[in-house]
Amino acid sequence: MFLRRSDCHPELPKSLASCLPAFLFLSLLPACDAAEKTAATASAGTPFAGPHMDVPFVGDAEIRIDGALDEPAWTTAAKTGAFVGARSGQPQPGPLQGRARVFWDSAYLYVAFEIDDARVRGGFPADAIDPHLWERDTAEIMIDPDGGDNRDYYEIQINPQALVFDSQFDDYNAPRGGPAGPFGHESWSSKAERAVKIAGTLDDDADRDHGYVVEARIPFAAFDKAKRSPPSPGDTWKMNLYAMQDNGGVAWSPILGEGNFHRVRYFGDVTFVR
Ligand SMILES: [Ca+2]
Ligand SMILES: [Ca+2]
Ligand SMILES: [Ca+2]
Repeated sequence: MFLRRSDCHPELPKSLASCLPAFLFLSLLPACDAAEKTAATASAGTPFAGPHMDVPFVGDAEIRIDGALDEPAWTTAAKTGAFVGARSGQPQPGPLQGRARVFWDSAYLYVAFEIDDARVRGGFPADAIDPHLWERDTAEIMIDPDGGDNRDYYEIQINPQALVFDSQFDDYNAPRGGPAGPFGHESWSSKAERAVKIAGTLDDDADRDHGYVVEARIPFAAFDKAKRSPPSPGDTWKMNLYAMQDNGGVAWSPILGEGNFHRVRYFGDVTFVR
């Protein structure tokens, strides 16, 4: 989303830049300058090579969506390892960390996150539809099924309350959906079944939490603009996975300071195998 700290001022429209409080705008500059250097280094060298996962097919996966990853399929799932700084690409040992697991069956994409977070926060109304979860704590999935052209891609966020923000985009950051966007087509629904287990206490800053686990089952039928969904074995989709808090976070594949979390060419490659 647009005011994430990972966004850089070159992409900030003048209208938005001018409405930001001066102190906030100035506070973004040093970090963004550093991020630009990182991006320049990346673009001057070899093309960005993101991470790759071979995601296994699990026939007749019997998964109870309850936030406990105790089914055998989660053991055989593809695993990301520890996320890296979303902007820097460097190891980021804490205090926010995350890992994800992915597998598929004939009708569903399964994604789980294990997120370390010392202060687990929700704070949204229990019936909120598409709330701005990235402003507090959330897991986030970005998916571009076709060729990584940054067109017809999807965003799904699930927070510790198991609330969802999900949206579909026609093109990079489009439709913006308002000056604080990009929000995309928020009417799109992933129809994600999901459950969250919190190790700690939600919205209680008096103690120290361990984090939370997100378990999700997303129907391939939801990706209605994909050329082929469910995918065929051997198909590769662009995908990124984030653990977020306060508009920033850690990622499976770093965006290296270029643009925001919607830059598909910085996503990883997910190949569906069976
Ligand atoms: Ca389960
Ligand atoms: Ca947190
Ligand atoms: Ca939605």
